[in-house]
Amino acid sequence: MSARAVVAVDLGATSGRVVIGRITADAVELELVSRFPNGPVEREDGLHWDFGALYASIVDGLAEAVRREPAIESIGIDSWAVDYGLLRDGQLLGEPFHYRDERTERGVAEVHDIVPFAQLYQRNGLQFLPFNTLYQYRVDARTAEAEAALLIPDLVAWLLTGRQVAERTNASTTGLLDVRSAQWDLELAEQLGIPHRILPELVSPGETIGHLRPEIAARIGADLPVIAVGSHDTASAVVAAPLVSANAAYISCGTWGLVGLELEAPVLLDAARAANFTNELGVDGRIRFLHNVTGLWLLSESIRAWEDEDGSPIDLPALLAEAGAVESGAAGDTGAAGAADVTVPLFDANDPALSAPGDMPARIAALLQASGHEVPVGRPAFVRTIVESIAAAFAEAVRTAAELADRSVDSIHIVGGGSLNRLLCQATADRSGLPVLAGPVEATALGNVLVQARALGAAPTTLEELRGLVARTHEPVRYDPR
Ligand code: LRH
Repeated sequence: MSARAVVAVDLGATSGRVVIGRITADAVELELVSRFPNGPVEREDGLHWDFGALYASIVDGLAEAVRREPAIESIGIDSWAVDYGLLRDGQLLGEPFHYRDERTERGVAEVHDIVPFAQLYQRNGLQFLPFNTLYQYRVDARTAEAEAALLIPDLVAWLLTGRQVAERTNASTTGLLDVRSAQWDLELAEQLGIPHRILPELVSPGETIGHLRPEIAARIGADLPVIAVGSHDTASAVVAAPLVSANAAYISCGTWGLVGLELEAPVLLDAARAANFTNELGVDGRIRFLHNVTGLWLLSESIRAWEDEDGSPIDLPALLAEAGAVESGAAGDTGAAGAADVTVPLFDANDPALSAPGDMPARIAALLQASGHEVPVGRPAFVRTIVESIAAAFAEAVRTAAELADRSVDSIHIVGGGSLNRLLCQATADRSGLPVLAGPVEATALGNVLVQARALGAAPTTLEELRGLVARTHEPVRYDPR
């Protein structure tokens, strides 16, 4: 059977990519077309998206995709959550801020003064993250003059098609979507002084956002529709996590490790709030009940600091292999059971001191010292501490998710970049006592592609069938607990 083709734009933490997806009755395959930088840029007023350069790279990538694969039928866009651009008179009001900018602290205090966090949780179901969009809006004076606020994938879709929408999975990360009705909570927006007019019409994954504007179609070489996908990257990644049962947990592991379960309904218990578990909206109305664990960010920022120090690139696979050979550190293991023979010092991967860009090894060392641990000597031992600390946080989050949702979790799927990190996968299996099924590494792009393909009638209907297709073409690697 001949393949149907779509193109996914996936804007990740270090790079953006344009990827062709080809789908047949029994396969889904990806071809990378282009990769371009997408790190934050430091401006006078803080950290921003380099949005102009990014958009130019996206359009170039789409043109190249159509050149390579003239059968492409649609475009889907995803990115990380919470960030947005403001529009006025059909223009973008400045470069979007990057969520790792520390300007939102005042917004948090102001929002919680008006609506205490416990009440917010009942309304939007979100874990506390200081950069959730509603805190950003609160400190963004430009909202007063804006006509619309568009989350990044919607902003790109608007530039491509001219239509302003808010895709629901990503809208659920703003804090302004009612977790029960999946509609804007206009009363909450009102209470917080956020103008209703900036909240665009909501669309769900699978709906067509619009067709390319004529000048863009001419530039790209095809007149294509932009189809809404799970435009929150984590929503797309969960679509393509080949979960075998409702008792399988997932970890979408890139810069963040998003650890949780897919549920039919939100869990809004006080205990879920206290454990900082979120109820984000998934594709097909599912709930992504999960907790953000600081993931590979800890490793990538450490590598960045060491590369600056050395003035030369680091061979990460070699360093990870050395880290895997580290037997034990000086201090005792403060981690969970199941990792009896690994005694490295652990730190709290979720400590807020680790979230902004900076000298990560120094910050981690300071945390270890503050909790009475010796700092591992040498980079391999240091990396081992980072990986084991992430794995310990993953295992803990899986246990908490299971308890809160009353599920007996029997396996953990790790998808995304972290699925290639064998040390992390094995450590997660060891510390959770559960088998880890690793892969696919490209879950986000696959989820993006599959939701488009389904909307075009080129892929099966249910999420379970889509996952079956993923599992058949991208067989996971299994790590059993030791
Ligand atoms: C992962 C992610 C995550 C959000 C964070 C801002 O890329 O979208 O789900 O919490 O970025």
